[in-house]
Amino acid sequence: MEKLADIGVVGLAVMGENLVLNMESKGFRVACYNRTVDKVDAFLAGRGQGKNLVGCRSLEELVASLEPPRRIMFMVRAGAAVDQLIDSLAPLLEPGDILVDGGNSSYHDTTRRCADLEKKGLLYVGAGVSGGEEGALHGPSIMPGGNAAAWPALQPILQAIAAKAADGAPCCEWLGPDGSGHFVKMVHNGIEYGDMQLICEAYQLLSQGLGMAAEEIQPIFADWNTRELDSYLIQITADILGHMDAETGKPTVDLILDTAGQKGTGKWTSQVGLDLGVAIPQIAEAVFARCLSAVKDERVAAKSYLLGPEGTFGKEGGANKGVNADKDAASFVKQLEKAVYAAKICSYAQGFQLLRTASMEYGWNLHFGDIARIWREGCIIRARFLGTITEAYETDPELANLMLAPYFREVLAGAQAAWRSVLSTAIGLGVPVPVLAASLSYYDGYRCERLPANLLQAQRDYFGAHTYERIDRPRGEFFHTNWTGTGGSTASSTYSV
Ligand code: NBP
Repeated sequence: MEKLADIGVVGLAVMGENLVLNMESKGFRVACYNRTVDKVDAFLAGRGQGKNLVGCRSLEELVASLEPPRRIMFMVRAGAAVDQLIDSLAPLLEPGDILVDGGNSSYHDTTRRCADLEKKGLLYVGAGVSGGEEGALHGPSIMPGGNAAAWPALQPILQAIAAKAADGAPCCEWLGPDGSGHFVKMVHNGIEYGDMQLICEAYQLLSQGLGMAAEEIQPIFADWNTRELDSYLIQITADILGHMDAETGKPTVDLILDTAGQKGTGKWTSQVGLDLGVAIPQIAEAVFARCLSAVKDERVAAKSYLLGPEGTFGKEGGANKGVNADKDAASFVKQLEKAVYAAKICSYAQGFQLLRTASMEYGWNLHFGDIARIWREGCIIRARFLGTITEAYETDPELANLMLAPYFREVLAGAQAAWRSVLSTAIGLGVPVPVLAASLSYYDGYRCERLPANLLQAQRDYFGAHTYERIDRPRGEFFHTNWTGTGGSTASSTYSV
């Protein structure tokens, strides 16, 4: 009889197919199934030819081909497809069998599925996979969480196929219960939105603001990639800017329509930030920037009606007239590098604040050092400075905010002048930089001892008797003022949502 397979993969689209090949290359025998079964045949006759794979034409065949306890990983579209698969597979499985959802599922769904399947004796895991096609084949970052009893059986496979950091550690670690793995993957994607938009804003400042061509901007990003900003996204940006369209000979980036798509994980992260009351303005602004990019026709029409500053870099008009008069492009590029790095630190600080609050809210006991460690390689946000974030959380797992770690505190202090000057230039030139601007406001807001929320509370109390606390009384005591002399003394009940 043929040897049973070590793991099954359902879904042979771009991610599934490459993960199967990755698993096989690490010595595992992999059973594969796809809803449209012709794709199984096509895969086995194509990239899967001659490999240690078992092609399955039904879920029954898939289950029968696996070594118990069975390990089955889904790489299918998130949402209803996952529930349909679970409903079809669960009756075919035995207690102790393991289902892993490697797609971008909502963490709420994963929490629900973990609980439902536990009642049936099945072990469910939500494991976000990042790294795209290339990562899936050569080593992604994998973020598993769910029923911990599944981990001993999954660890040898998932850690074998995961990317390895420079110190040899696999970019896959058990993260926690319920949907915590998918939550971490969602925040990863939110941070990815912020990083991408930040890079795009730097590009726009150089192209629209300084009038530089793609060929001139390309070496700037390539140079940044040799220092603190060294990261996958900066590296691919340099590659993209150097790419020429075969047909026209022009930079390909210049020929691409400026409307961005999105598949929802940035939106989810922003929604969760609002739900949990955590300030993640850079991630939210990055999502809104995509929304604004999508209304291309409106923007084109508005150009004739909505006025902006006139002038060019060094010769701005309006209130910022002459603000860069003594500045040259080379020194601006140096300042921009510092501003982008400072903004990136703030963005990750916000992402980790969200993880921290969710960990407390849901009792997940997340280890932030582990999360930074498994993002060092394999994933889209991989970057040199994730090693520094790992060290910061290993030194102080209780860090109240990443910005407060000694190294980051120093970088932010050192970037001050450049960061503020770059923003002033952007405003003077009328170049939109929502994420860069949000980063400095977050920094200034977080370090502000007295925010204007005193006035805000007064306004709320004025029109809605929402009450306020006083600086000269203990916290938790609430007061209402009859501001006009004509209102009553009845206060609204005090609660926060
Ligand atoms: P897609 O997200 O395009 O999904 C296509 C796969 O889902 C096909 O195998 C399709 O089968 C299967 N499927 C669908 Br659609 N409905 C199904 C159902 N009701 N039952 C069973 N199978 C069903 O593929 P992908 O881009 O490879 O992504 C897979 C997962 O990984 C997604 O959750 C995605 O968000 C996530 N992810 C993607 C990337 C990336 O770079 N693409 C990166 C990281 C994570 P069919 O062939 O019969 O239609």
